[in-house]
Amino acid sequence: PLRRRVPKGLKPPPGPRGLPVVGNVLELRKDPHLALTRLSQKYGDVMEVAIGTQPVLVLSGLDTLRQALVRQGEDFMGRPDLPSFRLIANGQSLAFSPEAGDAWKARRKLAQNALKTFSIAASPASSSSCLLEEHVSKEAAYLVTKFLQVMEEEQSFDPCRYLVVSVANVICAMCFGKRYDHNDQELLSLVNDSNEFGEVAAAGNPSDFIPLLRYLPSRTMDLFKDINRRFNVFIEKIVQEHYATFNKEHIRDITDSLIGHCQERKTAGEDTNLQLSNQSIIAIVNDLFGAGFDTVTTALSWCLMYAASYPDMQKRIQDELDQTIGRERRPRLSDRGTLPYTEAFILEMFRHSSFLPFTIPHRTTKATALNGYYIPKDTCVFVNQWQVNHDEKLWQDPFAFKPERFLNTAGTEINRTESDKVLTFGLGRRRCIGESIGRWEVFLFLTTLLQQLEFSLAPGEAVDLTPQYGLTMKYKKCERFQIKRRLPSNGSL
Ligand code: HEM
Ligand code: HJJ
Repeated sequence: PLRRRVPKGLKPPPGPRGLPVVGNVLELRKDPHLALTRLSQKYGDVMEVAIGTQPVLVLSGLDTLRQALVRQGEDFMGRPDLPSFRLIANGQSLAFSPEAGDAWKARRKLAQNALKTFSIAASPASSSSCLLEEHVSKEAAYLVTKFLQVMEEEQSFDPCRYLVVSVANVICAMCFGKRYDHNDQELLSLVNDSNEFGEVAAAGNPSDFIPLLRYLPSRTMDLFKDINRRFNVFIEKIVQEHYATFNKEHIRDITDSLIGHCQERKTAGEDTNLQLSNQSIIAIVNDLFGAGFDTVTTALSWCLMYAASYPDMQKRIQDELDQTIGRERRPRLSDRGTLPYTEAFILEMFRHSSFLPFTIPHRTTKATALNGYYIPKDTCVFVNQWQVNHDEKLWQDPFAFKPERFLNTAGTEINRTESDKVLTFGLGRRRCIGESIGRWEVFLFLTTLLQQLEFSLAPGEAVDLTPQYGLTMKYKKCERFQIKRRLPSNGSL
């Protein structure tokens, strides 16, 4: 690495020696979350690796992450200006663009408010407690009938193909007030290439750091550009439709609410104090839609895989559902506090899969120090969530899938000290703005499916549970799922 000036009393972060030109990129080529966890055991919570010729700070350890992202939050809140991030939402993404000043803060606030209004805010007009509950209940009930129908036709199938449309429909309802059929080609063409999106947008994509690689032909990069183009076209069209029918007295969905903000600023002549362009406000729905379908679909696909792989745990969730909800009515969001084992299973899914191994990369906004190490301004920072969730210092037997680890001995309550150690939504200024929506959605989809269906895997060779590295990690496509409608419980016999 380059020799840099380090202030007195501070040291440069330690790290592995890299090769000239490529740095440590060969060590990170496969499963960077595992490679960087292994390196952190040798070099510590604050280490520096080189990707190409660029230094990257890699942070591990829950206490170190809390110090950096929460207590020194301002210093670590930036995003690096990476070539692949410029291709997302025309470079105007809330999550991936390098801006982190007042304009960005105002946009994040807009996004948070709009999301809340159309999801978890109390909904006086509907029979459900909130719009999110209404949308998820409806989509999950439909998914149950869809699974039964497909099972009858195919005898075994890949649930993700249908799950992704149902989950996308929930965020579509909130963002656009629209619902799509399970065979809608326009929607399928947006949601079916999320692996390629995640492969390019993931932390440590070599072509973001080594310019030469960007000149080589790459099918994945072509697909990535194409996904982003399709996303922009799709959203552009919906936004035009909304503008044409917009009525400020009747805000129908998140898109309307954002259009309302554009118009408010125009009439108030406020353009001068905060330079928010209409385009940058509208681009917010790009992120909400993308994040809203990909993360929750991935979480639920892991839930179903663990449930099918561990039938005794699936049975225990179903017993808990039978005892507290029964079969006569659908699960509701308000049931969440009464189903500790189900809650523990979901927590263990987040921890064990760690399907979001790194957060989106961060950047230091000024020169700073962490654990006695000097970190220059504009350093790219990787946050290793996978390491925290598998840290032997924090977890007993971290590689075993054990929901009980989150329960008290009586099995009646979640142990909050344990659950607070699971790192899935990031921390601090950049933490996820969809966390409550994500958790509620996973809970309500999973309980509605398991109340009525039993999931299993067709007998044969063992399925491969290894996560494939990416922004969101998935297991290898599996078409061996089978379902049965659950038999009536003893209670109703
Ligand atoms: C950011 C996780 C669901 C919207 C993030 C980050 C993580 C994350 C790890 C990056 C934090 C960082 O860079 O430090 C998850 C998980 C989800 C989920 C595990 C579901 C289980 C959602 C949903 C939405 C959403 C449903 C919106 C509808 C966002 C946005 C950002 C973000 C806009 C960017 C925040 C920023 O850069 O300031 N999420 N997320 N997420 N998430 Fe989520
Ligand atoms: C997407 C999958 C996309 C965007 C954004 C604009 C906001 C996953 C983590 C946090 C969520 C961060 C956000 C992701 C939005 C996707 C995602 C896809 C197109 C997009 C750490 O992600 O297939 O297409 O356009």
